[in-house]
Amino acid sequence: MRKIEVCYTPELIQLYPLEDKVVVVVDVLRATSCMVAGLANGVKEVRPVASVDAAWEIAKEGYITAGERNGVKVEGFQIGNSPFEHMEMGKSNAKIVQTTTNGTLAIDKSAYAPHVIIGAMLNVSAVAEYLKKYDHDVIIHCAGWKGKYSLEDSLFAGALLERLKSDFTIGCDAGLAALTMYNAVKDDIFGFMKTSSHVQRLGKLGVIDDIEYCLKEDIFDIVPVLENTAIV
Ligand code: 3SL
Repeated sequence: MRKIEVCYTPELIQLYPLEDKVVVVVDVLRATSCMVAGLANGVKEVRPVASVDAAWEIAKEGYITAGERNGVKVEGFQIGNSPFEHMEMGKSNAKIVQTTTNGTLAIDKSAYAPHVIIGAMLNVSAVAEYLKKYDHDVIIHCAGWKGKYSLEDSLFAGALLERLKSDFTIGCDAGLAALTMYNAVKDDIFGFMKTSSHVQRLGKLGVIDDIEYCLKEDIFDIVPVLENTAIV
């Protein structure tokens, strides 16, 4: 049976050989949720970059600048890191260059895998169906927060494992822990998340609507894929 493992932070990704794997990158709050919501609503492509300087360079090619540092919109950028802003950009079929504290960094660190896809609670069942058809072992790469563990990305891992547990062997304790946690709290994910560090952090920035939205399961059925340097 194919194997699926969970890497809890980009700091740990070096421990997982990615050469022959499908990597699912997730940053529920909020980078990959923005990508899924934007692309599902008309955004043409997203160029994920790790640095603000790289984003400014790509912006010269007509891309909308998007992203944050420490949750706050980067000075001078057109939009920040709210899924609602990304959906709004879909109306004009914009091409977006996005840089965020953790999410785009996790994508950058996964980019040498042969196949990288983008997950969020918003598309978790679509990701599961996609992986069932794809004949490779899988790594779920959680973006975390500045190298540390985050609850929301582990919940996504658990939600995905719940949907895949008959098709894959869960190949690590990190996966078993994520699955157990998700099943324990799945009826009240928002309530469970209230005391988490990133919800507290974002709460101070007044973006509760973003948090509530990003924690919803299965709003979209798309699976964004990294093709060369763009997510489409
Ligand atoms: O770190 C990231 O990639 C962001 O998604 C963090 S925030 O939710 O915008 O603060």
